Amino acid sequence: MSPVTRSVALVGAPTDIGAGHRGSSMGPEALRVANLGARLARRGMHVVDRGNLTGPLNPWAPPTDGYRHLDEVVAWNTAVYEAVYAELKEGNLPVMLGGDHCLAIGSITAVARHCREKGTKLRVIWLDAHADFNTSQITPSGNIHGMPVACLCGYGPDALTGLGDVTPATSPDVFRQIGIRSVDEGEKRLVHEVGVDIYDMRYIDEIGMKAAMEEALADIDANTHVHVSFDVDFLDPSIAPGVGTTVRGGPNYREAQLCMEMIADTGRVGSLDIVELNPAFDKRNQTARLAVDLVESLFGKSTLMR
Ligand SMILES: [Mn+2]
Repeated sequence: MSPVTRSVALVGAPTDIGAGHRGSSMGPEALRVANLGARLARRGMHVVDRGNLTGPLNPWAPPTDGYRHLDEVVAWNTAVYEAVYAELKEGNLPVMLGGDHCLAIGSITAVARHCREKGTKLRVIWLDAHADFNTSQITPSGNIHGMPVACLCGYGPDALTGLGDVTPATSPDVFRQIGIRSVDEGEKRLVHEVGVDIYDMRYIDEIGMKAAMEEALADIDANTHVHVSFDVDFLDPSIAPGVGTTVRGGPNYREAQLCMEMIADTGRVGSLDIVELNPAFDKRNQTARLAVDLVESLFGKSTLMR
């Protein structure tokens, strides 16, 4: 248990601007309805809810030059970048409530800048069914929620790769991707080429979640800032139907809990995204409630006393 009370700042980004389905714009409110703030407060954290950022409406237009809604995606990510950076600067732990996963470009660009300024090492734990390493040349859809990791590593349009103080914001070696089970053909080649460290479901099935997480968390030390980017489609759709892009064969409840608890055990979690929760596909907010449960574990709630 942390000896100091940490201030957690909830920052809502209600948009589905980068997604292939409408509805993740309702994610922030569904997480609030599932009591995210009160549950974190119960963990002994001081929680402030900053409300929602604002940005352009979703025009639901076809892609242009391999990107859908690029201008709007830039506007939303600029807002997220500024808000998350401001929270880190104040010493708060930002929790970005998406919204779709394109918003991680803004949040992680802010976290990367913060780490450079503090001289800390950045580690991003990317929990997702997808590698999110598409580019305009290889994307089948143009949806930018499939591109955030590529953009953060410098593969993307200037307006997104250069959102922060340096370009690119970060590099492939900071990422550890967990739960991956759906990667497009061109994307597969690219992640191999740049060397993203991927713990896919085949690997997790073979060695188990515990061993996989031990590897993924191995070189985290006292000078590491851990950012968790939690795409709710990481979870198996049988327990988490409330997402736009379900992929069978994800972590079950126990595996997901263990994953979160092991990240919590590092004691280094400094920022979080909760993204792709889509209430339009959910059943009685069960996926939001599950996400809140897991986030509680990420912040130190463990099943048994140790
Ligand atoms: Mn994602």
